Amino acid sequence: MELTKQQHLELYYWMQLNRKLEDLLTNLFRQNKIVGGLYSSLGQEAISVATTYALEKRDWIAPMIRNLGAVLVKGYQPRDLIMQYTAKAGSPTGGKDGTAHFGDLKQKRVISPISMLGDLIPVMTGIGLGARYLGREEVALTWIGEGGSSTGVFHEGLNFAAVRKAPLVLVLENNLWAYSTPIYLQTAAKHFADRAKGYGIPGVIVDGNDVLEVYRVTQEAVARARRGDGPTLIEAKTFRRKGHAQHDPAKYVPQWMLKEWEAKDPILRYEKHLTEKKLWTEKGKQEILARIDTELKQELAAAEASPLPQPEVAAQGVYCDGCHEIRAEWKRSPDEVKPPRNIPSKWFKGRDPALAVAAIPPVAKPEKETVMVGANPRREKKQRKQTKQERQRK
Ligand SMILES: Cc1ncc(C[n+]2csc(CCOP(=O)(O)OP(=O)(O)O)c2C)c(N)n1
Repeated sequence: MELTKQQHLELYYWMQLNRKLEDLLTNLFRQNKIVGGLYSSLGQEAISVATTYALEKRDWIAPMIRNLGAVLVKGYQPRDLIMQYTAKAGSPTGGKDGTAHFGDLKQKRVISPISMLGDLIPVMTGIGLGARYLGREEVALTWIGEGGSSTGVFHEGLNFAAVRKAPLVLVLENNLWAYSTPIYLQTAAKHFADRAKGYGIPGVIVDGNDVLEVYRVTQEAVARARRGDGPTLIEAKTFRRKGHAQHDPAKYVPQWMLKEWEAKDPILRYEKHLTEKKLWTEKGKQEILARIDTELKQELAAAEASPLPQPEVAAQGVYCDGCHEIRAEWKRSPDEVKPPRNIPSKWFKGRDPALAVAAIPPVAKPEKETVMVGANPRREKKQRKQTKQERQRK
């Protein structure tokens, strides 16, 4: 789908909001107002924003630490994030978590991040398959770093998703550093997307700093997942321009590398594109920036004025007290999810004959043959020559 002028500007708005909200949170961190860890997505905003923008409202996301832009696009307000990081009573977790472990299963369809890297892949596979069994064409999308892609659960999860043709889109943000581990110590392969071949699914490489390209490839992957054709692995090549988190000055990253990637900044690149394609005027740009500025001032004031949680709530909501009921309305047969007692012969129909056990010809038994023990080729040759001479003499 071609983006309208309005949509082009929306992408810009979300990327700038992502960046400016992170700047605001960084200031709060330095004022010691942030309770948990704070992670930066500086230079990676195009990925969070464009991949989520390619989804529909009914689709599901599970963000990771560098996907603040994704939750904004999915409907969280900046004040939700500010209150979350400052552990206010009105935050999505009611002040119980000071980082980004929050979600909303009912309205926004955001699955709370899981800190164990890779674990969101099987979870999101289950979310997608679950939706399918309820007769709904919904897509589940999650992100993983190139470091996280070295976990066992990455491979197990993606393989399972591929086999079951789960409506999953997996975005691998290759930002060249996993904490202090550089990419060349992470994989011997040229591209992380090449791993997709091992699961029989498409592996797509995209310039992660090109918001329009990220949007385009994600849209294709989402359409494929919705059609029921299975998952796609998208490798978005980018760069982590800050340390792992606020506490990490990232001295191990060479300065020339930082400079190189500053020049490829996704927001500056997109601004250039919007100007060249005459999709905005300088006045239009200033209006967007002023809007973000005003919004963030209001959101910060509201969040700062909001109360901290009361001590007694610490013990509430720890265990589920009827907050969610599991009662599925199956639209397809539950038998489909149960492992078969024996493999039905119809399973083989229309498949590659090599896969069908029945079609594999039995291995022919070798005929009896004389095996010469201790064979000597030179002696044999000599014997054959002698026999020939004898025959000629006769
Ligand atoms: C299974 C597991 N192992 C180790 C960690 C500790 N850990 C947290 S983030 C991180 C580095 C992640 O790097 P990457 O996946 O490349 O993401 P990036 O931080 O670069 O965005 C590690 C090792 C973890 N959370 N989970």
